[in-house]
Amino acid sequence: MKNEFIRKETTIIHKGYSSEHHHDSLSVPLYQTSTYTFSSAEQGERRFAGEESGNIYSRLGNPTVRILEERIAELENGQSALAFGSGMAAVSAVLIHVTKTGDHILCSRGIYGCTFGLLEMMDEKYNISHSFSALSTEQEIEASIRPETVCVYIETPINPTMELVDLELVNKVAKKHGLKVIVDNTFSSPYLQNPLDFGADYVLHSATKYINGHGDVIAGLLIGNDVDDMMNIRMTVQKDVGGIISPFDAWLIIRGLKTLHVRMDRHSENAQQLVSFLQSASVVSEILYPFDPSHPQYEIAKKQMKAGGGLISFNIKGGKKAAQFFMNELQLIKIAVSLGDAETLIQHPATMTHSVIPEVEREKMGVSHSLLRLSVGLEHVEDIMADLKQAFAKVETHFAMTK
Ligand code: LCS
Repeated sequence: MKNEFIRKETTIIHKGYSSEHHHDSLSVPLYQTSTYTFSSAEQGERRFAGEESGNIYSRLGNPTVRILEERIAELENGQSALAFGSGMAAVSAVLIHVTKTGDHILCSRGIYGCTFGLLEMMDEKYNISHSFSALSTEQEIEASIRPETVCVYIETPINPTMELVDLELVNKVAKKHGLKVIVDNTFSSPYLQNPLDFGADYVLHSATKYINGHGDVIAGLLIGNDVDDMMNIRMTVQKDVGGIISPFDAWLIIRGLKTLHVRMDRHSENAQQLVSFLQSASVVSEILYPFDPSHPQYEIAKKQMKAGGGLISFNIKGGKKAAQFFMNELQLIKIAVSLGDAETLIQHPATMTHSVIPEVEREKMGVSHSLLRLSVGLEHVEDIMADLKQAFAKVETHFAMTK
């Protein structure tokens, strides 16, 4: 059953690699090269003309990168994948590919701050507009579609509000109108959620997060089912805009990816326990976690996600002052904006990841100054809990909050 693995846990470790083609090396080799030699001028001509397969130049393809791409395509139940130098390079590549001047992009109610920035730039420079919608019912989606709409761009769960978008519903309505559906699956990773299974056309990831998982790489991935269309993105947008991944970063991700399933299970278990703990914290006014039965979209979560993942957002009483005071009192938990690492991280979206979004828009997305986002790491859950507990106690005392 060489390279025909069915279960994700096995794909994560083996897909796309046979040691006999690589000097019997168990570990995937790092092809740290910018270019490749041709045996003759005629061979070079044939490769450029597409008459002979083979390597040319690493902006067009690299053997280490290709193994990562094959592995990730399989993990997302797709046919083809492209690796990029950042999550934003993957976001921009797919949006450049599906839009032209005059088009409109329909977005989920919230999106990552830099994606918002990119959409604003596309609007200003190229007259490609966008709008936001909760996309929660068929009527609401229908009402948000304009004659010039070409695609629906979704995050689910949404960064940082943990609001969900019903993938089955959106794909059904979008297909009726011939719209492409693009899903940013960064928060779930391909182990917990596979949007292509619900009919999405493209799935993308900031591989910086759970996929690499070790806080040492910035990278992005784009996955699709239409092999010719994906090849078109590779040979136009990716080749000519140039946002490729370095072979070394691809190699690090292949290494990090090997434990994705083990990490995601532990991230989810730790988060689930912390949600129970947060429910007992009097300083917390609201907890946002998809697999918490009190989450208003819990039924959607169960339908499209295998587990809740490692991100919990919560609102703290006392607004920005209390939020920042609380963060500064944490000892084990680090103040940092990434997510999906072994270390537990906390950030304040209104002044950090989503600060580029004007306040009115940001508030509409549900990102207020009392919102904190916790990326639950892989430490012992009781150590994380103890750190939160001591910092909550200090907030209570400092702000004279009564229980
Ligand atoms: N999509 C989502 C949902 C993200 O959260 C991010 C980065 C990106 C795309 C872009 O990926 P990058 O280019 O950074 O690899 N999110 C970040 C965050 O929440 N904190 O720091 C970065």
